Amino acid sequence: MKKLGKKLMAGILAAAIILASAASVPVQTAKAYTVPSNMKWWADGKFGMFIHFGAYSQYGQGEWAMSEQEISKKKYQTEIAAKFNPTAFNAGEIAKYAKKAGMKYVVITAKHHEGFSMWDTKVESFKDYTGKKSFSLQGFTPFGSTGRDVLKELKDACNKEGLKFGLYYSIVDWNHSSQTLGGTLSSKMTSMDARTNYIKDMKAQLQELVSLYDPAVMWFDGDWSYSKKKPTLEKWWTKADGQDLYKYMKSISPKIIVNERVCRSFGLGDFECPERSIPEKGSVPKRAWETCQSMNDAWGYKKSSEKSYVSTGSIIRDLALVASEGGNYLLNIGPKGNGQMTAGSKKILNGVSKWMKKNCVSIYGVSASPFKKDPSWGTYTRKGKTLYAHVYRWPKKGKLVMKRYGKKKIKNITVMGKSKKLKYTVKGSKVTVNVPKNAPDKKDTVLVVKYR
Ligand code: H79
Repeated sequence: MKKLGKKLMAGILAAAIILASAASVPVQTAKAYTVPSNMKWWADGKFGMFIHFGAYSQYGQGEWAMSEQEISKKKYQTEIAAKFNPTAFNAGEIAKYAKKAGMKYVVITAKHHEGFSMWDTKVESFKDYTGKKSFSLQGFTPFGSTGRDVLKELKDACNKEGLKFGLYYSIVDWNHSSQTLGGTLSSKMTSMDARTNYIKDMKAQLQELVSLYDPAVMWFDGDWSYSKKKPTLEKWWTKADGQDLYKYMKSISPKIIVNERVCRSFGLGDFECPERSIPEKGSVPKRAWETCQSMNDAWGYKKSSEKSYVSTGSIIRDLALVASEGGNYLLNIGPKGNGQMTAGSKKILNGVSKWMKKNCVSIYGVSASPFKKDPSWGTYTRKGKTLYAHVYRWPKKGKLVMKRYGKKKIKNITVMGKSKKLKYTVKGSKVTVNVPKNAPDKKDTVLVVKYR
């Protein structure tokens, strides 16, 4: 009895120490999680292109305009969607930009919240407000007469460049007759029967998309009006619907990768998707995840934001940071209504290309940083016994201090792409590297630290 008591005390003490240290020190970042074999290309690839393209691109006020500006269905359809005519859409150019930037996959909006189908859907109920025309790129716009299929064009261009192809699909649908656009970004079902029929038709559309384009990723969104158990007209989506949708996708396409937004926050789907945010080291999801990010304050083309893109450097550093935490990065472009890529997005992609050309080995197939905390100057990624030190803030005095990787011995340290071996000293767990006076790459210089 006494012995047991002692053990128990020791256990409690140990637990208390662990708890106390957990409170003060960030916990180990992204433990290596394993992914199923169908996700390996995705997890290793790390970097993809998101494309927001739809009738909203024509309006040029972001993809939420219909909800934000309370535009009626009729007005949205006749004054915006009916003018959408993306004759300058150039899938080959987009795929080339993605490939050059080092991206491994592309995810384009097949249907966003506005309910406009970017393909020639045959599912009856996705009609315009008169109930006569299909509310789709082919059925509703002047572009229809070209006989073109932009999703197919992009899929083919991706195949040509060796990129995987994925589709985005919004569960909420502001134009479908089953729903009325209620509060901000959310819709209300007109009846429970309408709900049942809409879900049936949504599945029919997804079947169409799988048959036509065989997407490698299905990226759901617009799932936020959910109730945990019984659906209501306002909260008409449920966790059970999300589980069912996930199962359905796998049944029609066994290898497909599906995000958590079949119904978010229940741990469903194959990966989590922090939107516009990168988890803090220490609170990284314990499973596959992908941060999606846009280059300005909108996803769909927004004229007024064309002059306020973030910097190329911040995109590169975010990509490295995400990789250092074991995540993926999905970077968005929002082409104009005529289909052209914006100058701002091209500029950033060109900058990323330049950096990736030299540094991509520090991104592809890497594991998370072995350290619990990031150094003041940047972050690390790791491949086997090689650490890649991503230095964002270059030291002023030509000396960079880094942490030793366990008790391992260093083989050599170089600047990525250079053969010159840098001098360094090791003292305990501290490695001091003599680095060039000026940063070789102001955006993110990668030092390759090889351990034995
Ligand atoms: O497609 C892009 C955006 O249009 C879409 N996701 C990216 C990838 C997106 N739509 N809405 N949002 C992102 C913001 C969501 C805001 C929310 Fe809410 C806050 C959802 C739940 C809380 C307010 C209340 C809006 C809906 C309910």
